[in-house]
Amino acid sequence: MIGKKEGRIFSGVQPTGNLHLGNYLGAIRNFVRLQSQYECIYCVVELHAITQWQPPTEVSSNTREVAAAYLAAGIEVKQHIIFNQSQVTAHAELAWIFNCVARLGWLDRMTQFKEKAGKDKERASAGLYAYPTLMAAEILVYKGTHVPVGEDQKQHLELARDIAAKFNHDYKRDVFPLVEPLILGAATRVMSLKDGSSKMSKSDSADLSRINMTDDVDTIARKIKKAKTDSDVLPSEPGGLKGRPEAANLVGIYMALAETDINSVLGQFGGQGFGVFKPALAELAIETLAPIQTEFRRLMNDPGSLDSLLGSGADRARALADPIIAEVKEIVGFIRP
Ligand code: AQP
Repeated sequence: MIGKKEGRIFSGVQPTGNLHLGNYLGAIRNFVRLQSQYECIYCVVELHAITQWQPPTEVSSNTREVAAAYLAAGIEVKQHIIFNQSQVTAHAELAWIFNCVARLGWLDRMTQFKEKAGKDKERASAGLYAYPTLMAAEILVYKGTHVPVGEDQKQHLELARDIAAKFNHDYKRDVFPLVEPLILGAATRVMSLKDGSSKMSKSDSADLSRINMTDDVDTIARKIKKAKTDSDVLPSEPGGLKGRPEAANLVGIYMALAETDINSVLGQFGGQGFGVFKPALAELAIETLAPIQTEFRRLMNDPGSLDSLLGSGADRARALADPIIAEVKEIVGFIRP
């Protein structure tokens, strides 16, 4: 039993490959920290991953990668739950019901769909469009109360609140909580190393744009060395980073890795050029990621153990979700024996 204190956390990461430093600093590191306060359910969300084409063999290997990253980062599976989404069918069942609660106008406003569908939205999958209703379902099928995410997921969580409120209102029952986003830490939106105006992303075709959790020491150092910057020295005051998105991003990454504040980073490096700052950042990134990467590689060498861990996590998740989906079906008016 995972019973804990202040509420129930649910969050997930898509197994779309190239897990990166943004996923770690913006999400997974927070997942680990929140374990002492909440009961936590951390999911590998493959149903989301296939909203855009993924080769089947990659779906399974990427699923193991995300699970291994959770464990290597320090999630305790004895107290908390890790599993892959497709093993708990209640997510998809509640997502359908939520498709009938959410309004088209709400989904039309989602910026992630616009970004991911691009110019040719007629060719995007219906699943990509309905992504936020599945997200609401996977949280609320556990009556999750808090959701740690990066900044990019804030709008989807607002929609989850709207869906919960409309369901409660339409069926005149106080079934679902209004989820609270937990957007924590100094790196809620890590930007691309090649363009300070775009988010570091798994799906960016440029590998140099991100630090992957699987990158070795030399690759991390090379990517930071090649990161886009400007020709100025670092300022001594935060205001001096205005209009310098790439410099601000690297300072932000340093700050998050060192778990310090911006004044202390600029106090140390203000007046210095990137020739000094970048090697220091590379050293810090390597030092922080190394123990996680060693454990990650060890876990990835034993896929059988990862699969069985995901299986037992799914059993525990199902035990929580099944009574909630049964309650919802009854409220909606579905007959069951
Ligand atoms: N650049 C980022 N900075 C901070 N947090 C981030 N997250 C993603 N990118 C950044 C957070 O990581 C968690 C898992 O993300 P996801 O797998 O659900 O996918 P995503 O948000 O769509 O992010 P990606 O990595 O860019 O994947 P693709 O390219 O597949 O879309 C979330 O909590 C997210 O906020």
